[in-house]
Amino acid sequence: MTTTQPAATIDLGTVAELAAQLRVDSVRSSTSAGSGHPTSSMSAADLLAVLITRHLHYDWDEPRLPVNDHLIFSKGHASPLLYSVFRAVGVVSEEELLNGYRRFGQRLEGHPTPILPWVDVATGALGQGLPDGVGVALAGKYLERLPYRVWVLCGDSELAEGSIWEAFDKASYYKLSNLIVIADINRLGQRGETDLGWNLEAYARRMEAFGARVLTVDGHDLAAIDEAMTAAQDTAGSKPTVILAKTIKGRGFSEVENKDGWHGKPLPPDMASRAIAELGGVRSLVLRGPKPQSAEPGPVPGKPATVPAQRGTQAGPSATPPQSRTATSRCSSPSSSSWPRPPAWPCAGTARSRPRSRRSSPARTTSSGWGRSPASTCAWRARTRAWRSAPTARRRWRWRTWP
Ligand SMILES: Cc1ncc(C[n+]2csc(CCOP(=O)(O)OP(=O)(O)O)c2C)c(N)n1
Ligand SMILES: [Mg+2]
Repeated sequence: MTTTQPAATIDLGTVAELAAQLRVDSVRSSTSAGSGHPTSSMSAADLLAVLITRHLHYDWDEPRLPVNDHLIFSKGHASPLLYSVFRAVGVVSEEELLNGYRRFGQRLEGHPTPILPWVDVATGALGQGLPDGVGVALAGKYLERLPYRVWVLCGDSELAEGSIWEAFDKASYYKLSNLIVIADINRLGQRGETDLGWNLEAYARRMEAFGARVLTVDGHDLAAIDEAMTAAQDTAGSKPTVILAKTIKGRGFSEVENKDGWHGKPLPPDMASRAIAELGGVRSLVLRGPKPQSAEPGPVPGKPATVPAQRGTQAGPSATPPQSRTATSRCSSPSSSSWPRPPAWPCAGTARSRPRSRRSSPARTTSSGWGRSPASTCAWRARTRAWRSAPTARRRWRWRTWP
């Protein structure tokens, strides 16, 4: 089993230095390219510094290791931060970061893609990375049954995407306690303040209503982040976790901190020099956090204990697994009525009453009574995406071990 190693090896003073390095490198890479999102990277630098040094169980030399944790930047535009992380763990050189970022034909694209061996899924279209993460977490819990965790970084403006809430819905229904969402609440989106600004209580209420466990932290307090990340790894629970972090966009450089108008803009060279000076200069730390321990697939988890209410029925514990509900042919589930089985794809409803002209499109259900609901397509889409992005060998392995 992968063990949780709270606050073991790298001290928080060193983590603070690393966070400064991540900010400096985010500024340097985007300024060198003349494009990119340094301020979006700077708000999440402390979160990532704590994560990669103390909590992400990952063997950077073996990115295909099945027991590795997964790190998904749903806010893929913060690629300067992700690539600065790659430099900090020693898999990308300083030369590549400064001369390859956002350059034509190079692999450090403006938004991360699986061309890079440490990237699971391409992100950048806001609202996609979390559903992808749900797919990976579903695979981890129900198919591979391995103890890895899936860490997903989301922006706050991104939380306005409906797919984010579909993802939360499915994550809690399938009890994905192996999913940890880091929400970077820096108040600002692309153009001005988000609807909820720094109203963290409102975010927390919404997330809890969708079945998540929420841990609210100051996203620049390393000790608080560390504590929350330790608590988040208690996968014995049955809920996905959100680390709801209050942050400051552009944190670390006073000329842009918390200021509107700096989204998606590289600092001009003179400002970049001042930023690097304010952040304490260029550093070249190479640090790695805990590696995962080898693991065998665990026992098949029990079915979700609560089946949501359907029209004309009551919510509550059910003796039958959820896929015993009527399934459409598009989502054929295994016919056996007891677990073990792959997770249930909630294909409630039937195409019976759908107009013929719409039968080729994804089915929908809910109050109108036909087909599969938009929300229920979320897990299916995420799972499909996760499989598509997985290397072929691993995909085959998954099929072979389908329980
Ligand atoms: C679906 C989609 N719509 C719009 C964009 C353009 N876009 C890129 S970043 C961004 C704002 C993101 O703000 P937030 O989620 O708050 O992240 P931050 O940069 O503040 O960390 C927008 C609208 C996009 N990438 N994807
Ligand atoms: Mg924001």
